[in-house]
Amino acid sequence: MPEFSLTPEQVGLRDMARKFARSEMLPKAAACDKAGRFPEEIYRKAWELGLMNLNIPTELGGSGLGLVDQCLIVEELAHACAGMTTTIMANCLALEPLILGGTDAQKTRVLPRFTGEYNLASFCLTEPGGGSDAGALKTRARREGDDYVLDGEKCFITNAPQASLYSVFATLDPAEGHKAITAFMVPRSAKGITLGKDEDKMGQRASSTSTIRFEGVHVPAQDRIGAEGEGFGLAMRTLDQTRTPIGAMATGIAQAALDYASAYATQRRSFGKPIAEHQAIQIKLANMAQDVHAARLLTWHAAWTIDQGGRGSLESSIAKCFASDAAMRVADEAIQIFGGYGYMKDYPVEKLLRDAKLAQIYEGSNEIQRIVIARELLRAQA
Ligand code: COS
Repeated sequence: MPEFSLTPEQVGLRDMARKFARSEMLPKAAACDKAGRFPEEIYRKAWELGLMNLNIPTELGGSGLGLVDQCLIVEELAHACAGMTTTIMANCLALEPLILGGTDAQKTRVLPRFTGEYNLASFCLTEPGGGSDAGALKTRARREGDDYVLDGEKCFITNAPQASLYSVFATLDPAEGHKAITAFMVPRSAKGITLGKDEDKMGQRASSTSTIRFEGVHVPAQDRIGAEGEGFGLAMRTLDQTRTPIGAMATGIAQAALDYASAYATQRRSFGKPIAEHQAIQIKLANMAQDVHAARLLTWHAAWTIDQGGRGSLESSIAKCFASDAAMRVADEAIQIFGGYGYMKDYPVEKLLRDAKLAQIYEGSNEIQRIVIARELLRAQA
């Protein structure tokens, strides 16, 4: 039987995240968005509270949370600011390949650096020449004695300017496609790393994003994650895990849009009564509520599937794709309910639309999610 009630521990986690989001993140969200400011003081507080590194096992000092628990937290954080949430969650993405494919010695050596002190990591897969076709990446890794030498460029890398460690996917031989892709941990201090400018983004402007170049960067073989050629599978398994919290993030944005629009509709008057009493507005709110509810349930289902040991490719792609499309629809309708005020930056809803847009693009565009969904369906038919 499906079970939708939360345990007392889950209610506690959700309430703690909500309190942090509303008291620390929300008051600074609009200003950080406007200035494109990276509010490190907030990220440090999130780390202190255990809201970062949610996927690091408890024995290595992390929160060791399952995906349902992670999603409860992420939805609350994103309700206040999706950009800040992207930065807070980027360690989970960057460190997941190590958690999935690293040796015990590597995990013990590396992960406590993130749980013992505030440190950021970045996931470096996407390249300027081809984002969606991850199997065709061009960054080269050459074996040279006890090292590998990396050359290439990655783009749209969250937290790259602030990170101390990069999970980098590179190919030993581009002619071999995904079969030659190998994953490495590369410290920021390695010689030959150059960062590009901090990108000036449409939304999620409290997170930082930049390109990163690797020129003759030596990486000791002990910092390779998994075997040679296992990198593509590791990247895909990582994304199966992390696309579900993107569904939660989109749900948080959508819930915020619905909350703002409902509150506004009860106060704003037209034709002699609150606009909430007009059926045109009620129909919009009802459609928005359906989207929010469906996004949350799909996200919880994907998280539950993976927590039960399932691969979750189908479910996480459905959750990420539906929830981010829903967040766009709901934020758009929230602006419509606010009318002209909704288009102004003095009100909170236009930011939600700009923030939601990224959820349709990153961690695999929604077109890629639909490819994954269709392939999984057709595989089940074969
Ligand atoms: N888990 C484990 N292995 C997986 C997998 C998964 N979820 N998905 C694919 N694989 C394996 C396949 O089984 C196949 O293995 P074999 O060679 O042993 O048969 C291999 O990986 C190649 O898979 P596939 O043929 O499906 O790869 P494609 O190149 O056709 O495409 C997509 C895969 C399009 C799904 C992939 O490139 C993708 O996800 N792209 C988007 C990248 C992305 O999300 N970027 C955002 C980065 S973070 S902002």
